[in-house]
Amino acid sequence: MTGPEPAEAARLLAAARRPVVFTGAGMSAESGVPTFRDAQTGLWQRYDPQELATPAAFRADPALVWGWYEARRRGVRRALPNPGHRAVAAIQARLPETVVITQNVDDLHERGGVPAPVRLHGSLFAPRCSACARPAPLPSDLPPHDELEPHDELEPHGGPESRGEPEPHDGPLTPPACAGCGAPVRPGVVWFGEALPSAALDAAVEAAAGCDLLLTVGTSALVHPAAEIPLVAARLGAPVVQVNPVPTPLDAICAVNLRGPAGEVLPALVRAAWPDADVG
Ligand code: BV8
Ligand code: ZN
Repeated sequence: MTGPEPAEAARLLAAARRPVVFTGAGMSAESGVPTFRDAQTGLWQRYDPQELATPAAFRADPALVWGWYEARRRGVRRALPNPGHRAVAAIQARLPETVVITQNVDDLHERGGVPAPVRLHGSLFAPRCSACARPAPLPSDLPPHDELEPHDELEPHGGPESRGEPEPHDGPLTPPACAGCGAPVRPGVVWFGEALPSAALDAAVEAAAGCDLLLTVGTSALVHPAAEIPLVAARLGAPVVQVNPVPTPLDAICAVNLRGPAGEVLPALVRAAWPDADVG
């Protein structure tokens, strides 16, 4: 990355004490996890994610929606954190007051070294009953992490399905029944039209309001109320630095726009801010 921007971003990071790192799907793109903007593959290309990710879609066809989330969960299980995830962990290791806020439902921040990100939109690994909300066990049809054929990190949208080969079970899947009340189990994510978990949203707004730098990484900032988090920080005078290969609605509020992939830009930023930092 050339120009004054990287140096200015590094200066802001080195001067920060309470940064917020706010991430979207672009954070996991280099790990082979498709973003929401990316075309769906296989059977799912017939569906608009924003339609599938709704209570109405689950009511209408629970097997279709559960099958979609299980396919995404399998994809994430084969994915590996990328250098961007590790750079975020390096920032938090250096500045313990760092708060990582994510819209992503994958577990790559945790596997990349950030133990407890603030999850605004839930997780693929926290199924619960759609009626009584009783937590449900994860289906055990997947071998443990280390037996899975890992995504090759550099093979975006990696894995067999990206080569168009249908996954062993890439289709509708009847959701398990709740052990308590027998109702269908649903994925532990926030669907469109559903409220965000209030504890997570409150923690995110509080962190953004109290931060001295907000790094927004790999988000198109189109989904609300998450997209308002960087605005809270800017409104209260904190500099905002954006990492995204393309412009977004956040450009105007950013002190620095770093146009590039998170897996390359973030490690370089951390090294520029702290030359002795171990970014893995
Ligand atoms: C609610 C979980 C009400 C599920 C998700 C105000 C204005 C307009 C609309 C609304 C509004 N308020 C509410 C709405 C409605 C709606 C909404 O925002 N609609 C949008 C689409 C217009 N919001 C809701 O429905 C929310 N709920 O409002 O409830 C309510 C309130 C009280 C009581 C009852 C009800 C709930 C929204 C949450 C939905 N769930 N996810 C699942 O994953 O299946 S949202 C989901 O989509 C993701 O979590 C994420 O938030 C969003 C996708 O956005 P991004 O992560 O930014 O990803 P995207 O693909 O768009 O972009 C990727 C970016 O990365 C791109 O810019 C690209 O250039 C960049 N990139 C690519 N590669 C890289 C990269 N960057 C860096 N490095 C790379 N290598
Ligand atoms: Zn139940």
